[in-house]
Amino acid sequence: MPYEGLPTFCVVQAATNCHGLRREFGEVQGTSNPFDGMSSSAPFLSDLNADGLLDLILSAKISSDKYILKYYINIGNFTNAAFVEQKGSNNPFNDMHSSSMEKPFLVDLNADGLLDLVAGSELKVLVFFSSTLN
Ligand SMILES: [Ca+2]
Ligand SMILES: [Ca+2]
Repeated sequence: MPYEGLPTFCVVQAATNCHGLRREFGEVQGTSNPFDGMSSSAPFLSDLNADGLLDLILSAKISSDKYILKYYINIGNFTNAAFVEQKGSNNPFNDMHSSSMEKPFLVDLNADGLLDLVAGSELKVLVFFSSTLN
C-alpha cells in the first residue's frame, strides 16, 4: 500500500471507485456556517493565540492597492467554531497596510516556535514577516 499509515480520502460526486476513506462535502449555510457574512479571497486558519483552536485571518482590500489583515479569534470549541473579530491593538496585524497582503499565510518558517507571516500580492512579490515576542 503506497499510502499505508497516512490518512487518505477522496471526493466524489457520484459513487465511483474510492480507495481510502470516502468523504463527501456538503455546504453549510446561514448561521450554522461559522463564516456566515464574512468575505475574502484569501481566508486561512491558524492557531494564532496558541489555545488549540484555529483562528481566522482574512485579507481585506481597503483601496485599489492596499490590503489589511483581519483577525478573528475562535471563541468556540473543538466541534463548533465561533469567530469574533479582534480590532485595534487586539489584532496583531493592525498596523500592516500593504499591497503585499493579498494572499497571506502563517508558517513557522525559521523553526523558532513562533508563526511567521508570508504574503503574496498582485505584483507576485512574496514578503516575509518574522514574528517576535514582546
Ligand atoms: Ca486559537
Ligand atoms: Ca518563526
